[in-house]
Amino acid sequence: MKIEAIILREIRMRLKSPFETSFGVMQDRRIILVEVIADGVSGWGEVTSTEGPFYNSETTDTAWHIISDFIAPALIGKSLSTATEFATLVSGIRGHEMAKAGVENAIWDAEAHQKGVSLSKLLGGTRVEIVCGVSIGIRPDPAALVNKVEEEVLRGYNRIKLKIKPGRDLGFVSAVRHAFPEIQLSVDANCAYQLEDALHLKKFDDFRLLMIEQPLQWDEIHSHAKLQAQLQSPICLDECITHARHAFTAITWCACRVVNIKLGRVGGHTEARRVHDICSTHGIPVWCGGMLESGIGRVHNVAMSTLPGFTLPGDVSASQRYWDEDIIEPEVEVTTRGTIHVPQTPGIGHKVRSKLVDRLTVRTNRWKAA
Ligand code: OSB
Ligand code: MG
Repeated sequence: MKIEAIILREIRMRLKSPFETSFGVMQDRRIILVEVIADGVSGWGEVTSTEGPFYNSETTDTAWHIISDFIAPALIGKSLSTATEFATLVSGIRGHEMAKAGVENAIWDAEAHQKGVSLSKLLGGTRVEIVCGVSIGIRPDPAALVNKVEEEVLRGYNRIKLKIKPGRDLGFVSAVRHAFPEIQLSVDANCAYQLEDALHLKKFDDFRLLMIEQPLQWDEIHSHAKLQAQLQSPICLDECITHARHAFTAITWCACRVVNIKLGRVGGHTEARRVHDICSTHGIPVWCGGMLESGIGRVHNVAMSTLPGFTLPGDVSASQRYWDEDIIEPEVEVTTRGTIHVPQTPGIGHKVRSKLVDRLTVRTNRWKAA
């Protein structure tokens, strides 16, 4: 695969409603799309950074800078035999996993198109249908949250995840658990607590949660091990796991019993698969996290979720939950049983709506092989 051209676009998209987490509110998204043309075939990827450095250290602007000034110049004109070789090419760049993932995943899509196979097949996926959950942002009061949960349960989603933060936690989760005694329920703190809050966090054991996601600091695996030893609820790590070596550390220290895999956070499909493999070897279930992606990022998540170790419902839900109009066709649709059928056509299996993308684009950068 000779990388003949790279096109970077920043698009603006407004979420249907604001999404509140412990680190802030998101609504107006600034999303970077990466198009890679290899041997005349186009592949698409999405950079899943947020607008500000509050989920991890990356932002839309840092990713634009790193791709424009370091990744694209290193990649243009190169020949790769498979997308897995990309990571070695950029291994000198420290961090910036989301910037790398946007580019790497575009190469995976191009490779799948060239081989005439679905991205899921190319990755080694085995499922043709994946099970979906939803992530629900922080609400003003427990009653409003219960209403929202009811709406999503009626749509058929198989697991409900509630965003929490200090002051918006026990009463909210308790109200939902009482209204829905049987649902698969989890919470996500996005790093809002400290190890000193262990006794408070232990109260969540009453709610029979599937997991508590990332309660403590984003760079603290060891504190999670100390906390897990005090809790019945399984801890799931999100922010802490930026590569397979961290997954190995977390598992061997018993810092978590579940891992959330996000393509952007770990640097792309190749590393995501390594995290998956390490977790599988150690009997740790994984699921695919979301970053409020446009359709392009979303369908990469669908493909990754088909690997055998993804045994828990992911935060991979319908385009219509997020956007009035998604940039792919068909849009991602969820069945009444809360599942997504995995496309079997080549690549990501959805067409990019290029006219709509053009309309949403606010800046572009291009590289062409000499
Ligand atoms: O921690 O999983 C998270 C969104 C933005 C940043 C971090 C997270 C999230 C979500 C949304 O939970 C998941 C989705 O895309 O629906
Ligand atoms: Mg999370």
